[in-house]
Amino acid sequence: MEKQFHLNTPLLESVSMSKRVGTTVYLKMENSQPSGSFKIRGIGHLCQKLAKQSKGVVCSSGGNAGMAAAYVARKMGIPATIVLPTSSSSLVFQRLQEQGARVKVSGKVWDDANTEALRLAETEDLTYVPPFDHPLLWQGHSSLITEVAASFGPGVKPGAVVLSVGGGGLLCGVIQGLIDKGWKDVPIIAMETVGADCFNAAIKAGGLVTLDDITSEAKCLGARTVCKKAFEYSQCPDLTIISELVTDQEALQAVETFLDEERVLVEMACGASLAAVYSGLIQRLQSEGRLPTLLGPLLVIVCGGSSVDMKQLTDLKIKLQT
Ligand code: PLV
Repeated sequence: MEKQFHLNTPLLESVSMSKRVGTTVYLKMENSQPSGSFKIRGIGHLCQKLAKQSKGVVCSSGGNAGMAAAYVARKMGIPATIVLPTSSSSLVFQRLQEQGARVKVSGKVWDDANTEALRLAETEDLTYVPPFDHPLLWQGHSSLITEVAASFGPGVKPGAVVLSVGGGGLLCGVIQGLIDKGWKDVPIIAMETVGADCFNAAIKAGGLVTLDDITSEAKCLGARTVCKKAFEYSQCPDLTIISELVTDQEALQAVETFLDEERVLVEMACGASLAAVYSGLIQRLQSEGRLPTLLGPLLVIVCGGSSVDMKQLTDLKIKLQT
């Protein structure tokens, strides 16, 4: 059997969120993964398949894919090089070094860092680990839904799933998991922040769009173009994908409320999903008839993230004036 790097994470019922939404809210606590986010599911799987005989891996990342690649490479006994854009926090830089990775900074946003990672893969003969656009990543991420199904037990399925979209890897993995489980009819609420909204922009334009820049502070959602597969899924008539945006202020407020109420600190990329609950978005979708009024259990994927600590949170509060 393939070695597994990720953990079976807790599925917690949130009483305070359930009160807000009017249906039971379950939190899939991906923040408690060894690398701090769900990314280890897909990256662990991909590295097992592609990097066993490798001289080393190279991963371009906003932060969390890099954390997962660095962790997995350390466990596999191979070197990891992580390429971050200048927009990534110095906190993530430090944490990656603590994982034993070689860290490089290149370009302003993830897409620029990715160009450098692809170059290094070529010149240094390293295995390229993409952060979101690869079928093996999606297959790895789909284990999240298998676990939820096992925790729910027979006869229970989510009324809807809330998740964050950066490059769309988590979305593709969750959809695969839902399809595998025969849960294709479960609506997905795909959250992004204004200024890191490449999926929403693609849906509006009816085709892939490359954003000029990433202006949101949710840097780990900051891919300028969503992966093709995510867009294709959005066009699939038998899937319900509701693409919604929140402001950075709403995402940050959600991070704070989550810390107060659930005692867990997550980064802005995850705050985008939490804001779906705290900002009243779910009820709005119900009142617009886009979600059923009698909604089954709401599954919120707490994707986690390592780009946050108290100082970062305080700095963001000042910057965003919340
Ligand atoms: N972050 C990627 C892409 O960044 C990265 O390199 O780490 N939640 C968290 C905490 C994340 O770190 C990410 C992605 C997402 C959600 C979105 O996942 P995706 O990219 O698979 O849609 C540019």
